[in-house]
Amino acid sequence: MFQRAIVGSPSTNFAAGLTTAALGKPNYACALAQNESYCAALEQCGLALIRLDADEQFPDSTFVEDTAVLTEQCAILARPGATSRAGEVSRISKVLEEFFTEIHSIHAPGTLDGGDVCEAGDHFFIGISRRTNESGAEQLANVLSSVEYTSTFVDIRGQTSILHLKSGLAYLGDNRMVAIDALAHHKAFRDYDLVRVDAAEEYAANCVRVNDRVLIASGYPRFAERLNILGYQTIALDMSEFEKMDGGLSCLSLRF
Ligand code: CIR
Repeated sequence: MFQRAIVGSPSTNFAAGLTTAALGKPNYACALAQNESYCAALEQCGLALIRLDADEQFPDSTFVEDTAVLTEQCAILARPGATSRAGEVSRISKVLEEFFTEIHSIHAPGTLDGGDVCEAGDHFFIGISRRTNESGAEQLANVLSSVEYTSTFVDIRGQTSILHLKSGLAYLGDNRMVAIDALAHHKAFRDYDLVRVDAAEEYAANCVRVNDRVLIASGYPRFAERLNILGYQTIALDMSEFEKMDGGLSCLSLRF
């Protein structure tokens, strides 16, 4: 069960962040409203929110997930693969010091974005991507193994449609994994019950199980129906403005 989440409000220069999506410029007021709905949904799931003000120095800083990996045993500060995002880690570090006694860091030459790390119980899948390199992945695996967690690397450098591993993968608990087709065939996920996401609905794969509910992006009816048939209580959220900046539901919070 999660008790808390760190969230960061979008900055006024949010539209100046990194993106590969060709979906147009995000609307700031709309992003703020969508972020508020997201926060309300986390509260509905029982989480107490630690709200960070907008950080105008870093247009991508609303995507707090990329700055750290949180486990029950320790926190690991990430080292973002995009240089424009490197400075985002220090304010998260200060917040984490209040809650974690054991905090590790990824060091150069390693890079690691939290969005590349998918926790599945005591096992972690670590994506090697355009943002997370082998050194970063190995450093994280070593820290995780020091606190008795296991991990598997998943190389997604050949997958052009996803930025991070979790852009195409989500763990729902109970050995059930959501995966886009390109990942569903990977041997790493052979022993999971897979919930496949249709090619036309790929963005929906970035959903988040939060206690008794699953947050899903609105506008993906086949995926929503699949989860509902499996018995999940879903909360659908409009993510249009974050999608324009390559962000998804998991990116907007750090849950612990
Ligand atoms: C970036 O390119 O870094 C941001 N515009 C989006 C980050 C999304 N984060 C995530 O998937 N965990």
